[in-house]
This record gives sequence, C-alpha cells and structure tokens, in this order.
Amino acid sequence: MNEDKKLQFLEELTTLLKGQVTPKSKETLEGEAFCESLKLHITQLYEQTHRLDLFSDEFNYSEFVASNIDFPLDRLKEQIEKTWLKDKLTIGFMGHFATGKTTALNLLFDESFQVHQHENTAIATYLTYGSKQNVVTIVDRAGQSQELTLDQCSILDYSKGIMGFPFARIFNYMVKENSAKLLEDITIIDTPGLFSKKTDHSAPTMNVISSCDTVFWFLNITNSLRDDDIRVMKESLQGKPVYIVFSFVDALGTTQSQVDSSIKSIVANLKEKQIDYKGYLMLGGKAETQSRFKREALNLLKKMSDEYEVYSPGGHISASIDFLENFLVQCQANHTKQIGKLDKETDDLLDAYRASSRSFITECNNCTSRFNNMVDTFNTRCAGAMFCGGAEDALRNNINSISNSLNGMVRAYNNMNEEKLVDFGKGVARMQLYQYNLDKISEILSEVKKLKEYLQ
Ligand SMILES: Nc1nc2c(ncn2[C@@H]2O[C@H](COP(=O)(O)OP(=O)(O)OP(=O)(O)O)[C@@H](O)[C@H]2O)c(=O)[nH]1
Ligand SMILES: [Mg+2]
Repeated sequence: MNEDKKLQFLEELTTLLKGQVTPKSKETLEGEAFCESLKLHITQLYEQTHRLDLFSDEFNYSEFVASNIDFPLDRLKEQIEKTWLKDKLTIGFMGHFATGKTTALNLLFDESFQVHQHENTAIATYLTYGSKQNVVTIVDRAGQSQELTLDQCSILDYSKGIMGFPFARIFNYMVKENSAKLLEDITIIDTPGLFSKKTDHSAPTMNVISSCDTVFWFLNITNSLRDDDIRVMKESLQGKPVYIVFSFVDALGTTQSQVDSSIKSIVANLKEKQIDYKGYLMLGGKAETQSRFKREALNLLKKMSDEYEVYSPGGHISASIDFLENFLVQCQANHTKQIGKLDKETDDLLDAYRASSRSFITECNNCTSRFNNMVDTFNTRCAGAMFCGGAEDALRNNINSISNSLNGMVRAYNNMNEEKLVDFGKGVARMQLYQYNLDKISEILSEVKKLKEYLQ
C-alpha cells in the first residue's frame, strides 16, 4: 500500500472516530446490570444447594451453571443491547475467509457490502429487519454507536483500508437494516473470515457464535476440508444445527460430475470426522448458479424460520429457576420422609436398649429390697439378740436371695445391648443433619419463591 493511500485511510478513520456517537442508553445499562445481578443471585441459590451436597454424582454442576444460568443470562443481556435479536432466529454466516459469506448475504438480501478476493469483513455485521436502508450503525467496544453512510463504511474494506488493520480492537459490530420480509423472523450475522495468517479476525467471529441459533458454514470446494474447519466445527459449533454452503462450485470450470465428486469427497470427510450437518447449498460465480442458490437459500431460511423454535433466554432462565424449585421441593419431601423414618428407628432402638436394661434394673431392685429386709430383720426381730430361731432363717434366705440377685445383675448387665445405644446416637446425628439440610432447603426455597414472584 502506498503512503498516500495509507495517509488517506488514517485521515478518514480519524474523521470517523471524531464523529458524533450515542452512548448506551440508561435503560440498556440498567437492563445489563439487572442481568448481571440476576445471574449472581440464581448462581448463589444453586451454589447454596450444591454445598448441601444434594445433587447426584451424575449431575455436572459447573456445566449446568454454564449452560443454564450463564448462557441464557448472557443472551438476555445481549438482547437488551441488540434488541433486534429478540424473538428472531439468529443465523451466523461463518467459515474460512474469502469463501463467499458476504457475497451470499448480498445476493440473498440485495445488499452491497464490499467483497474482496482477500480477507475482507473485519467486524461482525448484523443484517436486521428495518427500513433505514442506507445507513449502517457501527458500535464501538465501549458500546457507543455511530451512524455511517455506506460510503463511510467502506473504510473497513481492504480495497480502501489497510490489510490487517485491527478494526475489532476499536469496533464491536455493525448493524444494517433491510426491509426483506424474511428478516421479520430472522437476523443474519455475517462474520469475519477465520484462519487468516495476515489478519486476526477470529475474535469477533468466535464471540458471536454463542448468539447464533444456527450456522451456515462456508466451504470453498476448490480446497479440501481443512483441519481448522474441522476443529472449529467440532469444538465451537457443538449442538448447533449447521448447514454447509459449498462455494466456488462453478470455479472448477469443468463438468458437473467433478463438482459432485468434490462435494462427495468433502461430505465423506465430514462424515469421517463425525461432523453433523443438516444439509447443504451450492454457491457459485455464474448467474444461474447464483439465482439457484438464492432461491434454495431463501426457501431454506423460510423453512428454518417456520420450523425452528426461536430461543427464548427468558424462558430458559425461568426453566432453570423452576428446575431448582422442583428439585428443592423433592429434597424437602425426601428429607421429611427420612427424618420420620429415623425418628421411628431411633425410638425403636431406644426401646430395645431399655428392654435389654430392664432385667438389670429388676435385679437391682430385688437386691435392694432383700437387703432392706435384712436390715429390717436386724433392727426389729433380732434387736438385742445374737441369734433367734425365726430371724436366722430369714437372714439366710435374704443372703441367698441377695447372692442370686447379684448373679442375676451380672447376667443382665452382660445382656445389656449397648450397640443399640450407639446406633441410636448415630440415628439421632443423621436426623440432625437431615433437619439442618431441611432448614436450609426451606430457606433457599423461600428465596426461590421470592425471586419467582419478583420476576413475574
Ligand atoms: N467464482 C466464485 N467466486 C466467489 C464465490 N463466492 C465468492 N466469490 C468471490 O470470492 C471473493 C471473496 O468473497 P467474499 O464474499 O468477500 O468472501 P467472505 O467469505 O465474505 O470473505 P471474508 O469477509 O474475508 O471472510 C470475492 O471476490 C467474491 O466475488 C463463488 O461461489 N464463486
Ligand atoms: Mg465477508
């Protein structure tokens, strides 16, 4: 790039950066803060439940939190800023750079975003429903937005700009309205191409993956399937319906059978790598290929908007709160049942212990009463006499009885079941633990109910 062009680019960029910006609205900031505090609150309720060790071993706690608390709340937060994403099926155009993503967007919606044979799209571009045809809103990393004409926007294109200029360090995304009826139900995100060695555009693309309900993955069929494609499709698109767009289908300049065999080999490779995709479209450079692509892609998008359920972060969050509530109610019932069972078991253990100690007490009582008899005999019938006929027998009987009772006490003591007492202690401790958990469960449950009421 010559110095004059570079200078002109920097001057235009400076003018653009000095332009008037609109900061994020107060409502947006408050909405975002609300999402963050809601995320914290729900996570704390889950954390308190987790600490009581109530979830089963199979329950993957951190994965659950990431997928069912963080994810929906991040999407909700995003929809507060990007209101056009709400209740729309969001489709990401992704893949290697220069594979025709922007070309496809232009074709489908009669747009005129710049395309280039090298890496071109620098920041994620949302095409949304609306009537402001000739304006592009660019949003910087601080969330400030600025309206640009299409011409001003061309500074982001490499034909005019600087190859590898890190626009994504300044700008976050662009939004362009388009009045196509289909966009009432869907939003398209055209993303910067991946895997370039000259530029690093991957961050803005990887950042929007979580916002996409489905993905159109672009593959230039004149190249074979790359390891990079496989890696991102496997690792980052997991669980999202993916449609392949085979581009450059007429660039081979040969027969249909060569196109078919090229696609067949990529399809076999995808299958071998266990990459699931829902279907494919073919994009080319010739007018007839492009009109067929347009027809088929628009039909597919229409079908998708009819068939796919639009993701609702609010519904997902409610489901996560309901899940916790139902789980706690179940634990509450289970704990109450366990406490009832242990209460009975400890009562039975205590009864068994008491029964085993009863004969010891009986023998004790016998011994005491015989001894009292002897004392009585001495004090009354033998008062002042060494021996007297009746008292001698009475004393002998009492001594024998005391000896029997003492032996009985030894036997009864040996038969006393202390294990029952130990088991009783253990049972009581378990009961106390259940009771502690039950109290905590009730506390969390009442917080959950309060939160539900608040959110209604
Ligand atoms: N022959 C032919 N050319 C194509 C096809 N698709 C795109 N092109 C051309 O390939 C170049 C790259 O197309 P783009 O639409 O800019 O590609 P992209 O995927 O958006 O590229 P990045 O924005 O860099 O990720 C442009 O010159 C297009 O005109 C195709 O199917 N066949
Ligand atoms: Mg592009």
